[in-house]
Amino acid sequence: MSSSKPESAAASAVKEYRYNPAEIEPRWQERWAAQPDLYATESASSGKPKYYVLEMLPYPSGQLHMGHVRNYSIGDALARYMWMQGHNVLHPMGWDAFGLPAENAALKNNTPPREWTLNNIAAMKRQMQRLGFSYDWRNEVTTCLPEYYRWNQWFFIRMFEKGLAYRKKSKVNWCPECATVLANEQVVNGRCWRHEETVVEQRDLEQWFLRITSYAQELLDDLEKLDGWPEKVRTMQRNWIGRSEGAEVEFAVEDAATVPEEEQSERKRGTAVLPARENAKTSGRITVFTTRIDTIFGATSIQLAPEHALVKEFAARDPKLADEVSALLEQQKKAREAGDIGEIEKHGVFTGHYAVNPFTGERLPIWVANYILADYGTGAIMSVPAHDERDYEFAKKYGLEVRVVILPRRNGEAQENGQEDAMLPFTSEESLLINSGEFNTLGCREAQQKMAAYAQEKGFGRPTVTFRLKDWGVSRQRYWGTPIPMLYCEKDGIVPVPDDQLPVLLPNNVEITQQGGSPLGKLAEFIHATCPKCGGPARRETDTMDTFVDSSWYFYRYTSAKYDKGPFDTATAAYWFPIDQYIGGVEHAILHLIYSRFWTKVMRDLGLIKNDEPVTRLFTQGMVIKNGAKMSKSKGNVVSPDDMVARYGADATRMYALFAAPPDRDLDWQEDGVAGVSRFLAKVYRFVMKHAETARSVSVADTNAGDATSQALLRKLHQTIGKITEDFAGRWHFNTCIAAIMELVNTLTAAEEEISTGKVSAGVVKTLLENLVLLLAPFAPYLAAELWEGLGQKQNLLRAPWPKYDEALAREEEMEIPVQVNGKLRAVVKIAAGADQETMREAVKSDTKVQAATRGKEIVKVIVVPGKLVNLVVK
Ligand code: ANZ
Ligand code: ZN
Repeated sequence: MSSSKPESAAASAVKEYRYNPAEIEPRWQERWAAQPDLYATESASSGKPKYYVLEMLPYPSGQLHMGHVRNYSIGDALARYMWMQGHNVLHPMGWDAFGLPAENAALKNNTPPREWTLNNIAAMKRQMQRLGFSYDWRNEVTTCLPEYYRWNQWFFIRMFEKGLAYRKKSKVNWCPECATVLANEQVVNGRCWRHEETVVEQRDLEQWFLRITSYAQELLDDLEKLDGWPEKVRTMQRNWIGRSEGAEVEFAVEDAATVPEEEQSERKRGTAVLPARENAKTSGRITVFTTRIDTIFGATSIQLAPEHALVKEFAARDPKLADEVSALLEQQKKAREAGDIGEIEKHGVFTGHYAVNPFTGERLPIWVANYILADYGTGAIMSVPAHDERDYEFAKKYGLEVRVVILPRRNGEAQENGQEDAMLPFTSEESLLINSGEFNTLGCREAQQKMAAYAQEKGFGRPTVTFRLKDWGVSRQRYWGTPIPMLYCEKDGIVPVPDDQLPVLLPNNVEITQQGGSPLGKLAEFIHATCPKCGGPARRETDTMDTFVDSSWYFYRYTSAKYDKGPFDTATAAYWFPIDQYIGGVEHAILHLIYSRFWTKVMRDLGLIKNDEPVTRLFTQGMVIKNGAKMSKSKGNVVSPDDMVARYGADATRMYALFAAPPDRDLDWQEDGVAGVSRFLAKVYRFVMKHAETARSVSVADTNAGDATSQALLRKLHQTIGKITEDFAGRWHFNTCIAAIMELVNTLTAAEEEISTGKVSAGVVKTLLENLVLLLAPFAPYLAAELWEGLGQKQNLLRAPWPKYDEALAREEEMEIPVQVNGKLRAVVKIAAGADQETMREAVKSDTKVQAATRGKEIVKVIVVPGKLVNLVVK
């Protein structure tokens, strides 16, 4: 894009049309602010199709960053487009306002979290308004206000009543920096999601959990329905939920006291499988979890997690074992903290005990190993070194037996591959069982089903489904969050706060401390309560809720943000839900987007809504980077939206955010690019304003102009309309949409002579200019509003109908091109006027007459005379 050309004779006239966003934008902002209904939704009875477009709500840190600007520019373009397409649009905004940074700020500069947060919200709201985003602020939702969080508490109690909220002592992730518990989802490679440097510790604490696992299967199944979601997000969720089918099998533990003399020496080493023994006395059992019950005849040991209950029992009687087990535990702890528990260097110790394989009666040595996790499956496995890599590694190290029980099937028969040590493929259907008694010759899949059923029939096992997904730990020992509405009574135990006493208000004057548990725990007047059941004294819960609770249902609240008889008005929510389009960062693919799907299902089961899923279409935008790195304070490469707006205007900043890259890709911020977009807008401004008088001089727009220039201009216009309309339908390549508008403007300015001299009729000029402005409206709303008015339009641009694409007008004129083969005329081919050489060549080669004339011959040369003739030289 070039800047203004050397000044011509018309210089003085051109000067009048200097684009000045610093003047235009605040003026329109003020006018818009004076119209509270501008972005209002209409009632369902409007008969218009509804469209709920939503961008993820920000955390009010105090400053918008470019990632926000990009996110909201995408959503805003879509909302404006949908309004112009005649939809009833809900386009709300709010604040994810609870969370730790407010407490940290309080510690640092002594501002109470509430004040800090509300000030930040005010500042960011100003920024959003300056950027011209089309939010209906009357639906604003601020999660740290009691009118919102009281419903978190209400939901919590409903879940408690249904057994979906419960308390248990468990190992939790503890971030020493946050001084609070983290959900599994908030631990990234063993570190805190907020503190890349901080190793997350494990602690035992009484915690509140939400039973998300009871929806695990549905959360998984319904991913199939979400075909409007990016496949990568669905895959991430699928993996996170991690369903695996398997079986539990019980191995009886042999009573060591009853073992015959002759076995004693063998037993010391614990490396061999001992044969079945009639009437072996057993006491207790070990339940193993396996996804490969088909390999059970190849099991050569049992491996227990160091924390397994039986290990504790064994160790209690065996101090040497106890020491060795603590060492294994220590190794696990280290590996977990280093974030690579999956890659732990394997160590183990034999317990001196044996367990009976229920399929064979053989006795397998029981070991304790550091690669077995206590909190997965049953914390106990059967080890099959021939078919499991980790077991293999362990067996080699300690000299345990390796037994092959599965072979690849070739020509329907087992093929010995000779190397009993080699790892064999076991997932393939092309496999069959050997050395497995009555199950020999079955394929793996079939054997898994039959053997699990057999175990169940015999009463020593069962098929199982396990999920990687764990219940959601929602307790936080922090101040700035929703108080968990529970009481502890000596007599009645855990008692929920009665509904009519909600909200449990978060006290204001609390001393924020980093250490020593929840700040609420130090407030006597908060803790002391009365038991609603017995009227006796009760202690109030001092934990607050994970802030992901807030964002799990906020978008329902937008549909009736002032409603006070429930979390939202169910009829209004039923009209708006599901969300038609949700837009946000892919970093929320798991946490927020699984929690909110769970919440929706719970609300459905509470009878509040009808939809099973909150979001029909999801779009995840790319990151904004600068000099190769994600924009962030720590990298010092942050570009401030305020600076950009001050220098180039909101329109240029927003339009650049859409123009510089396809929305799903990373965007490398280049200030030159913003300047370029700003120059383009200046060019549009000058052009439209200069010819506005002509457009205004006629009352009807004309699309039937006869002359070639008008036709060419209308064609370009409709090609642009066609492209942008199609893009809005799903592809969203706003970068190429904007490039198309730029091309259109180039075509228009190239014909300026014809337009100025009246060769192009005023009616056509009107059509061209009005449509150009309509096309710009979703991307540069301030300039579009200004030009719309400049064209004499009184109607609110947002409700002006989106241009209708006219295919006939868009169609390229065709020309007839004679095609010669070796100089002889063989065909006449129709080709779009203005086609380039490559297009002409392709069109000619695919013509059937030409193909007939060249069949069996080799085309050695294609001579193209653009717009005139094609000659093929053949041999
Ligand atoms: C025998 C076996 C044979 C196994 C074989 C695998 C292959 P997924 O698919 O991830 O669910 N396992 C079970 N509980 C474990 C624990 N607490 N710690 C470590 N490993 C554990 O993995 C299930 C498999 O992981 C189970 O199936 C078990 O090993 C192991 F050829 O049992 B398998
Ligand atoms: Zn009581």
